[in-house]
Amino acid sequence: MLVRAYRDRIKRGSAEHASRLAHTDLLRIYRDLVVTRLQDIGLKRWVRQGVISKAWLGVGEEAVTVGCVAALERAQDVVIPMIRNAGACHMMGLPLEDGFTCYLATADSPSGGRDFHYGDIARGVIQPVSHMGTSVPVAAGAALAFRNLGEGRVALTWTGDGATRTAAFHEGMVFAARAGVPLIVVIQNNQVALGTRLAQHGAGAMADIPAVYGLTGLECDGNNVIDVYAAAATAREQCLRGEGPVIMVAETFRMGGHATHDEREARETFAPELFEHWGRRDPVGLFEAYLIDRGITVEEIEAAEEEARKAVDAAADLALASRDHLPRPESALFPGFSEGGVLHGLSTRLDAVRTDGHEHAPSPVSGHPPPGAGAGFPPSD
Ligand SMILES: Cc1ncc(C[n+]2csc(CCOP(=O)(O)OP(=O)(O)O)c2C)c(N)n1
Ligand SMILES: [Mg+2]
Repeated sequence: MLVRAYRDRIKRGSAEHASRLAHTDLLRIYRDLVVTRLQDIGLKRWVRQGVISKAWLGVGEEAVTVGCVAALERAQDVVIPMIRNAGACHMMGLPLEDGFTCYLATADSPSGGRDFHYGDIARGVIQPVSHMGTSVPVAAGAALAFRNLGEGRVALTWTGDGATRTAAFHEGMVFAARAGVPLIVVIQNNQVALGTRLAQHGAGAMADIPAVYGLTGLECDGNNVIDVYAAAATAREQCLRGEGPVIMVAETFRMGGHATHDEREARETFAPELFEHWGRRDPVGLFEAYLIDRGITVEEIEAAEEEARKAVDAAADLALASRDHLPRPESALFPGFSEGGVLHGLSTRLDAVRTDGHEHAPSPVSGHPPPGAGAGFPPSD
């Protein structure tokens, strides 16, 4: 019944885009979903074992991230992931261990131990700012640059339902819509912001938000990875035709707490039936049923799962071993990611895009500032 509804949704809305995906693409999407899920399970295990004190997880919401990134031109476009979009980082080409070392604050973690928000601009992932809503004006700025330079690239960011209530979101959207930049903003409506349910934190429907900015929105089933993929692919095409920004509204549900510390309270935030309903709509399980429908064998599915499991286990082990490399105190004085007006890594990426446009740009010093580089950190670009 559920699987039929899932399949019908693809047939009705996303059939054309879905048919463009070959078996290898579908298996890659499945592997990315599983890697994203296992990364969160690994972090949760670390919390239970006392390796870290808490983790922010996106279990049950993976399709919103994976479907979007799968629709991008990964060597060219840029993303700003939020805390529940960690899957975007490995999909854009960041090492999987970054998702673990960022929590350990080791010297070889992406920010050299200074912040667990992570990214690598050389791979098209702009490190998020923790203040909700701020990724919208930042991504709008990147999109403005793409448009002004005449580059066929888009910027994509996700924002929670709660973050849509911020001034930063509003300012960013007003600007992006007015300037008509190639920006995709994905409202990841997981029905809750910290302990505040959607109905408590604002009036009106999420689906009405695009019209506020004079935009036509795209709605998708956030637990149906193909539906998300089709919406993001459509949004990208619209952006590249110069039709301005797109707001996608992806409906999903937060299955856990805001982070691991409030999982019990989170269970009391909604009626148990809602967890049951969304639990049956798990994005990994539903997509697995779809793959079987598309003629992919159980053996192929199991091989993709095994590949994902090995990659995540190896990344977690590597990260644990890196605990020997603690940052030197002076590294707290890093000049930051920008020096002399140049963002570290950005020009490398631009060069790579201009020369071939298809390979992942090599990351300077494996994508991270050299450990302990201190105030003398030389600009890499
Ligand atoms: C401007 C601002 N206010 C408050 C916070 C604290 N805070 C962090 S996450 C969060 C809730 C976010 O909810 P939502 O945007 O729906 O994203 P979700 O956590 O559900 O993915 C809040 C209030 C913040 N980071 N920034
Ligand atoms: Mg939310």
